[in-house]
Amino acid sequence: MSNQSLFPDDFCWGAATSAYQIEGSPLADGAGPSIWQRFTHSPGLTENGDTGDVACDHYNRWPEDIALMAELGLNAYRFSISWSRILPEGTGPVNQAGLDFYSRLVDGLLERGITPFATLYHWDLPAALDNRGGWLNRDIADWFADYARVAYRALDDRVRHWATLNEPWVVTDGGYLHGALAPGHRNLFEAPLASHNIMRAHGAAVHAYRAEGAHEIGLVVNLEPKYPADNRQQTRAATKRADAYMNRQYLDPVFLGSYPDELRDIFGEAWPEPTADDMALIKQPLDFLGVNYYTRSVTINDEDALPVRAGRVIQDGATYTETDWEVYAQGLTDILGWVTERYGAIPLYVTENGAAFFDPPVPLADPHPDPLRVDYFRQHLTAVRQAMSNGVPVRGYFAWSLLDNFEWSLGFAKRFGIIHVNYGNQKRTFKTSARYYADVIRTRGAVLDGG
Ligand code: IFM
Repeated sequence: MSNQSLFPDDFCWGAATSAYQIEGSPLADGAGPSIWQRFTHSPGLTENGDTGDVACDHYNRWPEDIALMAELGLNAYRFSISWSRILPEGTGPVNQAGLDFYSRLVDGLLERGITPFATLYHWDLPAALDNRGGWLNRDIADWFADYARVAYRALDDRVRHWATLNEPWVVTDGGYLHGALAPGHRNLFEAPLASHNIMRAHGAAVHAYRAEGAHEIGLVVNLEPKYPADNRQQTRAATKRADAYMNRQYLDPVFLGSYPDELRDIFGEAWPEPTADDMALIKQPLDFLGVNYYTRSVTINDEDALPVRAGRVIQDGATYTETDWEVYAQGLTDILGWVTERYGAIPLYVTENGAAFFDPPVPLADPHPDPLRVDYFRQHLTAVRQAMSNGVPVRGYFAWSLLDNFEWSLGFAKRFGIIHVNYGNQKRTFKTSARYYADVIRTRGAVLDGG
């Protein structure tokens, strides 16, 4: 594929969301609470005290949301399943009403010719399992595989693409090391343990799938290429540590069967030496890898930035999003190429890519103008095409996000949607980025070159 040529006919054009961020009604129809229910209902932990109690009310409005996807010409949709809707206690009795919700959603997508991509875990651990230690308890690998089996048995006849986890790095860095995300722990000794257990859980769920499911299963990671700010040895070492911590910590064990050596240096006595059995469990063959890409890091040595001892340099003249992420599309081409080079030609999906730029609570027009986001998508879709013309097997792209939604501890202030949501009345309005994306899809990328 040359840089100017069209995306293939069978390319997946999608948008992504996650359960807690859009569904609302978190306790409806017998669902159990998740750690995000608890976190958001603890004072002071989210901006403006925002919660996912209503969010985009997708739990009730999903038919309308599917109609919007169809209007844009999406042929794929990535959503996550809420574990505690299906198993209110995390283990034990199944809540059929919870399963039925996802079953109806999947049927609705298929009726519109939209391929469902289901993620089993997008950060909303059942609170009942957190009471039992959550990701710190080794038993969670079995709990997760049991939950996965329930989901496979109910939906695998119609869902052909499964992902075990979304962004294990964020789960453990945000949830167990820095505490900005649920369950809000700040503990150096817990973070690597939680990471190891979440990867064991991933392996157990893939292993279970091979016995239960007939289609494809993969993992979704957030990758951020790390570039050294200069050529000094200290800078290069810091860059390698940052890369090991964020990127290779999750991919090396899955594809190479070992953790990067730098992690022993980063975590010191907090590093839990894994057993050979654990490593074998994690290294299950995958059908695809999902890559979430938002930004890069230009890295320096910073001895105070524990535990990784690496910092990030702000780039003069660069554009930054509302979440302070540098817009750097070349990083997407680079990281996709790096994955293929390091781990082999596994099929890849860009499972999230997008940007928060300011949009007002009420849209300015229909479509609501969001030129910065249009430019972001233009640059990043061009970067995907470049990677493909370099020989990287990218099978699809999912914009983050279909809808403005609950951005975790940042609440509703940061809007990532290609569809504007007025949280006062739940009205959805396309942004110009949605219309632009629809044009990219319709022309298989020709409009990226102004065609
Ligand atoms: O909103 C999140 C999503 O839940 C996981 N990936 C990054 C997005 C933007 O921060």
